[in-house]
Amino acid sequence: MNTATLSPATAAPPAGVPVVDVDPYCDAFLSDPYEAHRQLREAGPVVWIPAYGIYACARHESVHAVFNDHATFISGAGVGLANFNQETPFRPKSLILEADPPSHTKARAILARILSPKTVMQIRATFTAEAESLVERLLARQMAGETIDAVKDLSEVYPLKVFPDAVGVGDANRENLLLYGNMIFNAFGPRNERLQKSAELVQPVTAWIMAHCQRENLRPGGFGDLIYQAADAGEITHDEAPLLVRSFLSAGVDTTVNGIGNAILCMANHPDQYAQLCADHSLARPAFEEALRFESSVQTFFRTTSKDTGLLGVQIPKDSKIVTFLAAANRDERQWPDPDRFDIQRRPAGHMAFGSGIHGCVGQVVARLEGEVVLTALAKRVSRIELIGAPQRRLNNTLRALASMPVRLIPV
Ligand code: OVM
Repeated sequence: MNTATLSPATAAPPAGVPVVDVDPYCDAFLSDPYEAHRQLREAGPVVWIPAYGIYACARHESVHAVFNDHATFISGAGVGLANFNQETPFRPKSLILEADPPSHTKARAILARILSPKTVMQIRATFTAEAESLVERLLARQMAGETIDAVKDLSEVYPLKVFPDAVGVGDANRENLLLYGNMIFNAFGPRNERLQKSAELVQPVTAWIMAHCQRENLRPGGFGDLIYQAADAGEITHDEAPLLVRSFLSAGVDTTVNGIGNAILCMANHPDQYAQLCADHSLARPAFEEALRFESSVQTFFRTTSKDTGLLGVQIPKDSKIVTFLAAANRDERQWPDPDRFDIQRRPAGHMAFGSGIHGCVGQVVARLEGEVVLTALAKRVSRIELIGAPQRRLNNTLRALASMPVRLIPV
């Protein structure tokens, strides 16, 4: 492999900006990011990472400030390391993620209507029943002598069932959604070996994804078809519809797979907290919320400055890339008392795991529903989740992801 293409660009550090010499994309950082996050927060509200020639925010205050000034910190030049003003995006830009007002506003309104609290009321019973039947099947398999993997058999299986069902995607080859998500979230980082490897299978996977963005492959009445209905109504063009469906298939699976996986790992690692959940199932929602704060699925997103600007005392020139460490903001001691403590009673309103501002996760009501019903189904039938082997991480340039987590589920 040509390593020259893999080595990050270096640029002279701008005067007066604290320099933090970390590589947020190396194995060590991704395996255990929290000490480096502390270092980034300590250095200042806005710092410079020389290895990639980028500004960085890791404090809650600065991440919040960036997300809530969408006119200065734009998304249209990409929300990964690549600056789309200077290089061609590797795929056609997302109409919602990689867009700014006014075009963003139009796409956002359609997705927000489809992924609304009203929709959640309609899908809730099905999502609950699927979670309960999955936990029941896992207990039966365990009784028959099988070892259960809380990632392979649960946190990957559940979203791959309920979400594509809701979008209206057929049953065959759904694991492509995981391969695609892994690649997409790697692609927000540098063109390192991790991205190259996940992109090797990309041609057939991308073809499968694009085919499942077409109306004839989407069940009438599902979330995907509802996008085409918005096109029928003239809200977007029929050319734009498949790209908006692509956002469901890009952002809707790997994020919740890891949100749920990380939450189960938190429960296994903090049995006292899981016991509280078992004693009071109404803690399922706050427990999932705390897991999102404690181990945020999406660790980073970028913005690009649309003009010369000042941010918390630091001058940033136009067309600069800024990485926001959502996961670091979520453990900022300036924001959260005892931030490294996992406490399901915390109710961490204002956490950054779903972002904030006009680009805040449009699917968060569905993500929260999935997390809540899975944790509730576990609490009903499983009194303890015991790790019977070391959980393995799946390193990804953007996601805090898991590869496997062998467990014993102690029935109630
Ligand atoms: C999209 C998209 C892709 C990945 C993530 C995301 C977290 C959105 O294609 O719109 O939001």
